[in-house]
This record gives sequence, C-alpha cells and structure tokens, in this order.
Amino acid sequence: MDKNLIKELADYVHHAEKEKREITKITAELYPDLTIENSYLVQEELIRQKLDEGHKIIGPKMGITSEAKMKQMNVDDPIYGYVFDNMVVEEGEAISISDYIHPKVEPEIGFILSRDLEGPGVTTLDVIRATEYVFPAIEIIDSRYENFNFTLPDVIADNTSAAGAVFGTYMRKPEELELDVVGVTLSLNGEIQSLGAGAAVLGHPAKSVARLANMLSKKGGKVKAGQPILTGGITAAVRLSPGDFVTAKYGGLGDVSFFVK
Ligand code: OOG
Ligand code: MG
Repeated sequence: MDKNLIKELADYVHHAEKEKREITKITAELYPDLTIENSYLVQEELIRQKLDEGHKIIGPKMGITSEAKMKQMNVDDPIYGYVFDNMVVEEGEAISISDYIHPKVEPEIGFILSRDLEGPGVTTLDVIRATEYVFPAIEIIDSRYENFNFTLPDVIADNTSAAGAVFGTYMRKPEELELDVVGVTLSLNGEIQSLGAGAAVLGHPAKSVARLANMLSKKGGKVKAGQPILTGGITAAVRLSPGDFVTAKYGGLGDVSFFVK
C-alpha cells in the first residue's frame, strides 16, 4: 500500500482520537479496499505517530478473542493493539467522560511474563510456564467510529479501540487458579451488567497470549517480559455514563474499580 495513503488513514483515526470526535469507518468511503494486512500497516503508522509525540507503549492487548465475536466478524484470528502510558487509569481513581467519545468497559485477565515469548509455535502451556503472574483488569474501549460500527480492518487501524486500562494490583501465579473457570462480574453502581468466565477468551486466557506471540512473530516481533498483556474482553462491553462506579470482580483474582465523572 502507498505510504501516503497509509499516513492519510493513520492521520484520519489519530486526529479523531485526539479531538474526541467520531468518524465514519475507513471502509465506508475513504478506502473500502482496506485489507487486514494493510490495516496493520496503518496501525503501525498510528503507533509511530504516538511514539513521536512522546507517548510510550505500556503493553499489548488482544481483541475479538471470543469464538462468538470471531464468527460474527467472520474471521479466524483475533486482533491486537497497544495500550499507551497516557491511557493508564489508576485503580480507585476517576476518569472524566469528556476525555472520551463514547467509552465502554470490559473485564479482562492480564498477564505479566517473566521471559520473552517468541513465536511461531508458542503454546498455551509455554505461556503458563513463562508467566510471572496474572492480574484482574478493566479495559476502556472507545472506538473512534460512529456507534462502534466497523469492519475488522477498520478496528485494527484504530488500534483496536484502545482508550484506557485499569490494571488491578491483585496478583496470582497462573497455576494457583484455573483461569478458564475464573468467573467475573462487571457492575455499574453495584448492579451487575454482564458476567462470564475466563474460558470466553479462546477457551483459556493463556491461549490468547500464545496467539499474540504467534501473530507478532509474523512481523518479527515477540511478547516481552514485564509488560502487562490484556488478553481480551470476557463479557460484552458496557457503556459508561458520568457518575458511574465501575467494578469488575473475579473469583479468586480480586477486583478492580474506578469512577466516572
Ligand atoms: C474492539 C476492541 C476489542 C476486546 O477485548 O475484544 C477488544 C471493540 O469492540 O471496539 O478490546
Ligand atoms: Mg479489550
């Protein structure tokens, strides 16, 4: 794909993100032929732009990791993007709704590895063996596209809707839990909005990290030790409103909360 076009598309989503303004998806009119492969080139350019502006990558995130979501979008692979330092929200703190377009939250299980994992061929067991600890997290997604209406290439180009991450401080060794049957509830103001179990993420959240390592290896990349990794939403995402108190509560893995102003 032409370099100028890659830059034009990256600018398109980046400006929308900075101006907190929704845009029509790229594939609607701007460039209907965007492929998955090319959408990662747009994402790479977007990431370069953020790094040039002084932002730093905190860690990778996986998306569309449930079989149901993959079927719905007619794809075999999940997608990945990156959480940046300016997206991190401290547990127990408040976000301002005006810093986002139409934010939603989803509960996720996070991993920290003790050593790098480089694909291809990384297995779920490799991930469990390389895991320093797992932790509870909430991801804030804020698609830059109107009504979260996008195709897979659109959402990849938009850094997979990444907008915020609340990393819980509760830590467990992965072998202390059966992560596939760890349950989670997501509540707003004490009322449960959605619930699920770790198995919603590719059957086991560690499999998501393995898929990430194998996908990154196609680009010569790897999953790095010490970076928090978000493995993908366990439940449907829930829309936020001012005044909300958001809590994700996990079986055997603590909880995470924050406020919305
Ligand atoms: C895409 C982001 C997907 C997840 O965990 O599945 C994602 C979206 O739904 O806007 O982060
Ligand atoms: Mg997510």
